[in-house]
Amino acid sequence: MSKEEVKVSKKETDVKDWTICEATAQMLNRARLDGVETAFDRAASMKACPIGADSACCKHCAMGPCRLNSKDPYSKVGVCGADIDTIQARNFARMVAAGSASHTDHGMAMLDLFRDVVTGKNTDYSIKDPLKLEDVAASIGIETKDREIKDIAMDLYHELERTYTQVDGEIPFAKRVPPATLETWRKYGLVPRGAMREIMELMHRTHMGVDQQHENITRQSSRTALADGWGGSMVATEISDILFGTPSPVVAEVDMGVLKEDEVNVIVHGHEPNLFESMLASVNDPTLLEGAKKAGAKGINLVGMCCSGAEMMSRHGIPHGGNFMSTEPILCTGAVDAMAVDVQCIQQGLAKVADCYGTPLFTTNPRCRIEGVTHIEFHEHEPRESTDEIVIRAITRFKNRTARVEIPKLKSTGVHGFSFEYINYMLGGSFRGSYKPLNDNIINGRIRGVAGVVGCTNPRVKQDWVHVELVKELIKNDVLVLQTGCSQIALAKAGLLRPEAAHLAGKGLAEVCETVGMPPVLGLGSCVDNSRILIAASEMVRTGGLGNSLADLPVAGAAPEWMSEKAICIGQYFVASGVFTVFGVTFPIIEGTKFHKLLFEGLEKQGMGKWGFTPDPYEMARMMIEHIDKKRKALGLDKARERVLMSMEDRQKLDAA
Ligand code: SF4
Ligand code: MSK
Repeated sequence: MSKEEVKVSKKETDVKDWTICEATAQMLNRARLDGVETAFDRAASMKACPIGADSACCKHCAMGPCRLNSKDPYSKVGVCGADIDTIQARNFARMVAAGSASHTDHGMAMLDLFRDVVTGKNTDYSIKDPLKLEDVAASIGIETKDREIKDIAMDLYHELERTYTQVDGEIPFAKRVPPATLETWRKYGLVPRGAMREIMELMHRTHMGVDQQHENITRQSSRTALADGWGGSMVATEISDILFGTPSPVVAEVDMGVLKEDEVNVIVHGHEPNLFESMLASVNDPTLLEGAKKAGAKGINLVGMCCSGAEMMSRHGIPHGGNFMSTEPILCTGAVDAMAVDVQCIQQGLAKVADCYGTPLFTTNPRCRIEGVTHIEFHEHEPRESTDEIVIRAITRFKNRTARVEIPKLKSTGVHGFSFEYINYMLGGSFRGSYKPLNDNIINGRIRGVAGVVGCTNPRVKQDWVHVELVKELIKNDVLVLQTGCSQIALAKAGLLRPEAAHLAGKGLAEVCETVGMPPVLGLGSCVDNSRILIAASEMVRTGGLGNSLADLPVAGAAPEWMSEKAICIGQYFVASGVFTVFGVTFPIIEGTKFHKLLFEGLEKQGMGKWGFTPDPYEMARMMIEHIDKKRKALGLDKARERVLMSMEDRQKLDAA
C-alpha cells in the first residue's frame, strides 16, 4: 500500500470499526475534525511488521540483525547459527523479563513505602488494614499471636523483601502454592528465588551465545514469570491492601460521562496507588476546594484511568474514565484540567493530544519522563507537595479553559472490589467464610467453571469488542468470570458488572448469582491484582473436591486484546501455575515450530497449563469451555453436571404432573 492509499483508507475508516466504546468513538470523530492524531490512526497507517510479529528476527548482537522469515523457518539460521527455536524462545523470554521487572519494581516500591511507614519514617500513610496484615503474615509462617502489629509488620517486611533480593531458596509466597503444584515446580526447577536474581539470570541466558536450547530457556522464563505472579505482583497487591484497605464491593461509575463540565477534572493514569491516594487527599483539601470554587468550579472531580484507576475504583469507588485505548481520546473532551501519570502504559502520544486541547500533562515518577512534558516528582515522604501542585495547576487551567468542552453523555454503573477475602465472606458469611459454596456449585454443575479474563486493549483489534463478546459467551455457558485491568473496564462499560446482568448468564450461574446477589462478572482490580486470582484458585484447591493441583481445576484464562510485555509475563505465570491461557490479537511465535509445540502442548504434559491463541472471541470461548469440560471430566464431574440437568428435568416432570 502506498502512502497515498494509506491516507485514503484512513479517511474512509468508520471509527465504529475501531471501537465499540461509544464515548471513545465520539472523541475519535472530534479528533478527526480537529486534525488530531491518536494511536488508532497510527495503527491504521503503520502495518505491524510481519517478521517481528512472528518473532522471526534477532538483534541480540551486531553480527545481525538476522531474519529467519522464509517459508520454512528451519531452512536458515542466524549468523551465529542460532535456529528459529532459540531466537523465538529468547525473544519471548525477554518479554517475560520486562513484564516481570515492571511488576516487581512496582511491588518493591510498595514494599519500600511499607517499610518507611512501619519504621515511622513516613507518617503520611498508615496501616489501614491490620487484620489483613496478620492474615498475610500468618500465611507465610510469621507468628502473630499476642504480638504488637508493629513487630509483626517489621517481620513481614523482612520476609517479603526476600521476594526480590534473595539469592537462594524459595520465595515466601511459595508457601501459598498448593503442594501438588509446588511439587511440579520443584521437579522442573521453577520455584523462584528472588525476582532480581531470576530476571538477571534470564537476561544473561538470552544474551548472544549463552542458552541455546529452547526448553532450557523456557524453564527460566517460567521461573521469572512465577517470580512476578507469586512474588512481585502478589506483594504489590497485599501491601497495597494493608496500607490502603482491602477492597470490598463498591458501586462505581465508568466511562467518559464521569467528567463534569462545571468542576475541575483531574485524571490519574498509571499503576501505583500511592500517587492516587495522595491525589485523593489533595482534591479533598479544604483550601484547594476553596481555590476551585473561587475559580468558578463547583468542585474538584477526581477520575482514574487504566490500572491505577481500576485499583482505586475497586478500593474507594472513584469514578473511572476508560481503559488504555481511551487515554488519548478522553483528552479530546477538552474537559480534562490535568492528567497525572506515573508508570506503565503511558503512551508518549498523550503529550501531543494534551497539548492540542490545552490540558496540562504531568509525569510524576522518576522512572517515567516524557519529552516536552512537565515533571512534578512525587516523593512518598512529601506526597502532597506533588499532588497539591498538580491540583493547583488544574484549577488554573479550569479558570482559563479555552478548548471547547464536549463530554460524551455516557456512563455505566457497576459493582467492583471483589477481593479474595470478600469472595470468601460473600459465599460463606462472616462466621463461616469459605470457598466451599463455590466448590459445591462447581461440583453440582450450576457453575461449569471459572475464567479469568484480563488484560489490555489494543488498536490492532476493535477496542472492547473481543473482551465483551468473549465474556458474554462464557457466562451464557455458566462460566463465572473474574476480571482485572482494562478488560474489567470494557465489561463495566457494557454493564456486565452489576447483579442485574445475571439474566445474561446460563441458568445455573444465574441461579447462584441471584441467590448470593452478585454479578456474573466479578471485578478484582488492576493487572497486579491478577495475583488475587491465583490466591482464589489456590483456595479452591485447598477447599477440596476439585483435585490436588491448580492444573486440575476447571478453570481457564484469557487476555483477548493484550498488547504489553506484562501481559506475556502474566500469561506465562498462569500457564506455569497450571492454567490454560488463551491470547487474542497475535502471538509472537511461528506455528509448527518446536518452541510453539512446547508452549501450546508440551508444558501441559509436564503438569502445567498451556497456551492457546485465537483472535476470534467465540472460538476463544469454545476453547476455554472445552478445556473446562475436559477438567470436569477428569474430576468425574461431567456426571455430576448431567445429574443436575436430570434432576431439573425430573422436577419439571413433577411440575407438569
Ligand atoms: Fe544473529 Fe545470532 Fe547475533 Fe542473533 S545472536 S543477531 S541470530 S548472530
Ligand atoms: S493498564 S498492562 S493496558 S491491562 Fe494495567 Fe491495561 Fe494492559 Fe496496561
